[in-house]
Amino acid sequence: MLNQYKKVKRLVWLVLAIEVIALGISHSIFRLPFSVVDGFFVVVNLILLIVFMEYSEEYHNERLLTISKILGKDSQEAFLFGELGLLTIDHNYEVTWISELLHVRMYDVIGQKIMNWLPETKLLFNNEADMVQVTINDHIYQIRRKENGQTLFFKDVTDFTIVKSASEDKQIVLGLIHFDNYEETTQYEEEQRISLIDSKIRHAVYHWANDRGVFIKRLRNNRMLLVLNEMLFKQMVDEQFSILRMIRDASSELDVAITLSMAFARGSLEFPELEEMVNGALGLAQSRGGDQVAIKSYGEDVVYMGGSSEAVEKRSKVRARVIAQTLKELIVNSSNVIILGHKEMDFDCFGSALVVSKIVNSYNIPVSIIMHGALENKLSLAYAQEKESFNKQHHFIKEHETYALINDRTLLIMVDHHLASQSSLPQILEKVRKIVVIDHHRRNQDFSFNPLLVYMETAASSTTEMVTELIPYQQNGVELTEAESNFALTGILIDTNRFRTRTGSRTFEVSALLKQFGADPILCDNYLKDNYQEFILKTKLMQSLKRFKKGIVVASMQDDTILDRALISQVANSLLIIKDIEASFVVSKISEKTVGISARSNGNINVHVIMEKMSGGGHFTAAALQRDNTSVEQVILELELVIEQWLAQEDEK
Ligand SMILES: [Mn+2]
Repeated sequence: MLNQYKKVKRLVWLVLAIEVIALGISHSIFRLPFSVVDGFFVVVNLILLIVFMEYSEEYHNERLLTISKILGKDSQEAFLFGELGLLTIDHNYEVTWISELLHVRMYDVIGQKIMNWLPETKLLFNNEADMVQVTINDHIYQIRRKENGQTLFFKDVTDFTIVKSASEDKQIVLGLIHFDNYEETTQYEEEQRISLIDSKIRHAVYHWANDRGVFIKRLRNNRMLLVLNEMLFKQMVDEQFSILRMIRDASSELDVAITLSMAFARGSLEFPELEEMVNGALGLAQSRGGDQVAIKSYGEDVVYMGGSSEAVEKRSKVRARVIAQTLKELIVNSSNVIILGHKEMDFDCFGSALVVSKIVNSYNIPVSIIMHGALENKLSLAYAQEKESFNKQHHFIKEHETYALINDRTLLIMVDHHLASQSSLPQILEKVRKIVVIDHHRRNQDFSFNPLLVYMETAASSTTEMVTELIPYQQNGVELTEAESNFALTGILIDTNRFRTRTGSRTFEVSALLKQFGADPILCDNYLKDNYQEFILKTKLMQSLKRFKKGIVVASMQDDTILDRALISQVANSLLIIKDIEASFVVSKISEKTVGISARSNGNINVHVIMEKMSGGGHFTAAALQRDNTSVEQVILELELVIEQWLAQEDEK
């Protein structure tokens, strides 16, 4: 159409040019009179003008007709086909007109206020969103507002939304189930009893998975693979992994210590990636004591669920023997051994360092204990008393002496902690090739270094208990002095709150062994006695006590007095002596810029879960938190909120 128009225009220009040339020639060369020639041209031009005008009008009419045709009848159908709707409102936000699609779907809304009908559209009018998604009856729409205008565009996205969520629901989730203590439990059992355990526990897991449409396959006697999708996974999350409780109940009925550690990996389409994620997560679930689920979503931190029973004596003596053997081999194959404790070493840390030092010594391998930074107050006082006797038996080194001792065959043993950030001398971890970790704290992070041997038992009361237990398995015979056994026993006393929490039969066995080496409970008790000043501070803390439901109490030092970390954990412990108190939290400043919480439980409330919500860590019965650049008041507010949320969740259960 347009080309035609241009052609005509070009033609007119051409005729005009010819006219000018012809006029010029006729006047200058032939000298013809004006009237004849010019009259002729005027007539021709008039005709041309009329033809052109006619043509233009025709062209114009044709264009108008086409647009009105499209916008009219056809556009209605196009809008219906594309499931697009329009709606206009007046300045009172009342609907004045709706287009065909909305009309066909019988939305009888003319005259209504748009925000009463679709409250979500409010976001469009106060410019908080460019687009909102709403559901009207069975249809899902995206709604957009014409920029600052009074027209709303509706786009039906029902099909798209369904397909999208279906494809998300179908995404693969990989899972692993590990039967904690299965091997140890069935090792010495009669065939008949093993088959009973299998039917009550292993088969229960099969049934549970099959009922939910999950693919399950045995990998080993104590391990199963699960393949499922997001939808099935969400159902499991909704029922809070009921299988954990089922197996726990079945176990206690059979009087065995089998629980489940489960791990799931999701959010990736790559199978090798999912496999790596699920293996890592299972390791974490197990090292936190089992009986829980670790969920690793791609690109996010691991989330834990369950873990509602405190690990009770579910480690085996077989493991202790195997560890003793492995540790011995590592020791005799090294040039020297260095023992590293955590910051502000306490009795458990220092006591276990002494015991490990004695074990290494029995193999005639040079061994040193790093003494860097301050010791915890009471340990520091006790250490001053026994310094001479310890110096005869052990080699203590300062930071500057440490580096000269390190070579390729140096073995470093970390006691009572497992994170570089908690080490009293973290720099050394980068310089040593061979590292062993011995700890009783729950692991919730991957190691930043690569340990050769990890001996972590969350069911153990203390690191001292774990290392003292290794003594009888040493061929050369290890004997502790009275002072060493006193320090070790004091470590156990503190970490168990004097045999109240996390105390198993093996805690008493180890204590009996320490008693044989000459430990004196009265002396240990003396090490732990408060001085007058401490007593006053503790009493002040006690007076601030605030009580919540389910026997939870919070004590705090509101006036910004800086208290020793050990002191606030002692107060948290002592609060549990009160009848009906199930869990205690003590908040106070622990240094000029740090606020700390110490949390304790008698075993019915998982304080670890509560502290974890505030990014703290610990155990079922003992957890803690340190936070920089905040106030006691702020931390208490947050803690109370987390406790209230926890209580609300418990109520729902
Ligand atoms: Mn400890």
